[in-house]
Amino acid sequence: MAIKIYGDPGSGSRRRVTAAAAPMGIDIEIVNIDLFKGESHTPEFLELNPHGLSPVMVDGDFVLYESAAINLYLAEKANSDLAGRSAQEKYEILQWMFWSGEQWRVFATLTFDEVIGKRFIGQSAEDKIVQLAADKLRAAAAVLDKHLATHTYIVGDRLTLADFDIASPFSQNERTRIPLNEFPNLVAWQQRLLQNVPSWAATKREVDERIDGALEVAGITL
Ligand SMILES: N[C@@H](CCC(=O)N[C@@H](CS)C(=O)NCC(=O)O)C(=O)O
Repeated sequence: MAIKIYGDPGSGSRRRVTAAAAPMGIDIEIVNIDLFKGESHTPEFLELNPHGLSPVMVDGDFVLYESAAINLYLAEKANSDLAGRSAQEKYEILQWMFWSGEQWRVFATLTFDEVIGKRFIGQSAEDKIVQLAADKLRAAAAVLDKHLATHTYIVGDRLTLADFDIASPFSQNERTRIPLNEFPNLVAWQQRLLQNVPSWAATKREVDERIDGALEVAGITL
């Protein structure tokens, strides 16, 4: 039975899983849910993830949410080196994944919710929140940019799960305009991922089409 991934094609978190599954060589079946219709808050979906968030993975009777955890599970299942070739490398990848969740993506998500999410419910962004998130992202990006001046990828100079986690904010960056383009090594690394990882390029097109389409239908100009 195929491993199912529930999520919306416009979601940067689903993108992290679907883009990583391809180079891991693991078969997944994508089950589309429409976040704009609140489909992650139906009683059936809340059985899978009571937080009402996607993606969710279902492998037989095993249910898992949080995309970083899903990616680690898939990597172990596929025996993929995207989660590390040695114990040391594995912990370095985990260091960046934990950092990404707590110091990086959270502020990108906050920006998305303020700048885009609120527009769908007829509200406008709180400037103070957008500014706080931008300051946090800029401080983190300065460190990342320095790291990427001497590294081709985040860990070990080859693609790992850390790259998918940390590249995630670029999914919405053209729309949220978070200040990542100020950092040349960060931009060059993102371009490298788009050029070298076909699934990262394909899922960018998928996210762009979905979100730009939803904005157009709702008559929202950013
Ligand atoms: N940390 C979570 C984030 C999940 C998340 O924020 N998912 C968003 C889409 S990117 C969602 O499902 N939002 C639906 C909602 O807020 O109603 C993960 O990595 O899976």
